[in-house]
Amino acid sequence: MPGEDGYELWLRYTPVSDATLRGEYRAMLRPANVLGNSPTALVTQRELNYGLGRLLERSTDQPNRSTGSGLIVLTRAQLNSIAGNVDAVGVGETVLGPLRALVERELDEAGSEGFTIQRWRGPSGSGLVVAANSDQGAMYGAFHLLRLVQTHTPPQRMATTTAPRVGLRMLNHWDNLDRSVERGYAGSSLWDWHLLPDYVSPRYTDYARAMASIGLNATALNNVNSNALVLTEEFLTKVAALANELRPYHIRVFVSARFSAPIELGDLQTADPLDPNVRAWWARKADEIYRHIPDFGGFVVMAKSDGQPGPQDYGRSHVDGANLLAEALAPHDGLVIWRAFVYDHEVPEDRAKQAFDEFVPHDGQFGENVLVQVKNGPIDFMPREPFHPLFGAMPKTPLVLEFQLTQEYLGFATHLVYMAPLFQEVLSSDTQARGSGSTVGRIVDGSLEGHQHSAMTAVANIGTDRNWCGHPFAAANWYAFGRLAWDHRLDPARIAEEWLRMTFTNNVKFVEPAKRLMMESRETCVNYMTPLGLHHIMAGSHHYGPGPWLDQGRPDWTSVYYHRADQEGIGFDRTKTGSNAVAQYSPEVRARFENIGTCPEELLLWFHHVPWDYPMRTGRTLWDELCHRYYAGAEAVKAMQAQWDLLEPLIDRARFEHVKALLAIQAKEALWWRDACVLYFQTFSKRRIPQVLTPPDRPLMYYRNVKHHFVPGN
Ligand code: GCV
Repeated sequence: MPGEDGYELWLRYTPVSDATLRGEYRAMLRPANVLGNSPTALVTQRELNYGLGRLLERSTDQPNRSTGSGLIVLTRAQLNSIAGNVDAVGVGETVLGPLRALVERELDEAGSEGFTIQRWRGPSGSGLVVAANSDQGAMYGAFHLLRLVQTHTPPQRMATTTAPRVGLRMLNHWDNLDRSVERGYAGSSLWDWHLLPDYVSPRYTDYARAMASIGLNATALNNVNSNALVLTEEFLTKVAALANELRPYHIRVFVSARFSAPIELGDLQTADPLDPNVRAWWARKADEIYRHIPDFGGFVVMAKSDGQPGPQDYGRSHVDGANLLAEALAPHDGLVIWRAFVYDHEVPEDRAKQAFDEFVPHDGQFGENVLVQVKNGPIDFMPREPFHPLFGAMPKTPLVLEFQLTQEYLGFATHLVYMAPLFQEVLSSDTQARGSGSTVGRIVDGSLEGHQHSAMTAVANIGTDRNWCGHPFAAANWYAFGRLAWDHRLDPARIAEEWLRMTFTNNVKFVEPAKRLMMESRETCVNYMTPLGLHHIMAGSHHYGPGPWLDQGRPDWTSVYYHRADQEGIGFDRTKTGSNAVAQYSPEVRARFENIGTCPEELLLWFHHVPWDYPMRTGRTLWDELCHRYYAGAEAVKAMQAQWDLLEPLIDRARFEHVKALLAIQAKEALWWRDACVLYFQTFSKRRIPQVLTPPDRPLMYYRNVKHHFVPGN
């Protein structure tokens, strides 16, 4: 197997070194017997053989003397049909009877994709059973069991029953057909379109293993800024080859469809959704796709944004557009995921209000197989945003929550930023749509309104880099997203701990400090980039580094549009006296945001234009507080560096050095952000940088003149 280059992600299966614990695991888990021979059962058996083999076998270990079988992985149907068939599972009816009763009870909770892990004991041995209502659930159970062993969970704490809260747990790749990746910072696209379908890289299987191990069950392969070619016969055979690889792992494939494809592929003169020829075209296209990929998931569509064509080009609505595609896919059980990230050709008075204004009037009009995909906040994956006001405002429409794993606005794959606290902040936000407890999580999982479909998605941060995500810690965001899509109530710190133990080591001397470092990293990044609710002040186009002075081009793509700094103060007034975007939230939430005294300070400048001398909770003026936050952010990165250095003896050299070098870049860039922003805002505040802080040693002009060439992902 390869060395510590990050390729194996959290599936390293490092041998359990404690001989007692290893012995206990061996007695319970060896041999591992996965019943059935479906493709999923076979990959589950293979993973268990590989994983447990590496975790539990040492050349000095004695063969397992227990006569009964150790681990049994099966479905409810298999459990009911084996009826004491000792050869099938190695246990007799004395064990099977009680086991069946226990498992039956638990499986009522597990749904179609969940599982239960339970202990069994019999006269001739004892072990664990992983049971589920489907082979898919059994596979997730096996991966979970491997996680429990990898994190050295005591045997008596292994019993569990769990089911995913969200139906579709998905990644969106912004991968282009030429293998460039929009906003990708980890190499080229994984999908080698040129060689597909003839060469199917083994890496696709490892991708599928990683996805399934965290419960992800869908992937959209290509960029939402899509190319119609993906719908041609040539590319459908390539998509089908990928779907074949992912199928045993129950990962459904979606593609991003271009609305104007009927024209661009040369078949029609129009893409008008109400034109009968257009309807017939999409119906034929859907039939063709399903001939290639019988379990095709459906289309992700971005219409009317970033120059993409949409139904509005024909005077039609989002509903007309989405329902056109939904009608074509419905006979095949396909879904349309229609993005609410839209731009108007007119520059709006407040970009934050646009999606709400365009979509809320259509609530209840979308077809049954349409979901509307909404970014976590109303602007664009900023380091911090309030939750998107569409959550809670479209009760009749299933809403997909979209996060961005690729760190477009969080320092690319150069900065260590663990995003689970951001995800959790959004998921636990209370929209108050149906009284308190109406969290974004409950809207997205469908439980608040009883929707049949539910989905959570994230823009992938994966590329051809050997370690998949560029920064050795960036894979933690992929991992955490999967875990929270499975259960949005999981604790980000616990997820970080799992990931660290599996990715690096179980040594608590490493795990505890590294976990603290991860948990603080997002707030640190907010502080050195966009403290107190500032947003969208990055450089233009490539979005690398600070650019608060940006004032040219389409106004809602500039920075000055958002920070609104002037002689009096700074911040976007979104109350009644300004754009009144607060009115898009429910009355309780609106009241809290609208009142400067109750608005969380983290979001102050998002909702208010605040005088420079406004007294903050710390007792400082706003200007002083802003400076302190920027300085605290940059200082915190230095503290991360010092902390990381102390961990050197505890992990492998290659990854230690890689992270160390990236932290040095992060420290440099945090200073860059700090100094550029403080100096720029000082031109408005006309106040001194507080004396306790060392002033920047370069002038503002230096930062304004920084130019970058060939920035990735642009
Ligand atoms: C795929 C941001 C990014 C764009 C991206 C867009 C979107 O604006 O900068 O690159 O386009 O979001 O989510 O559609």
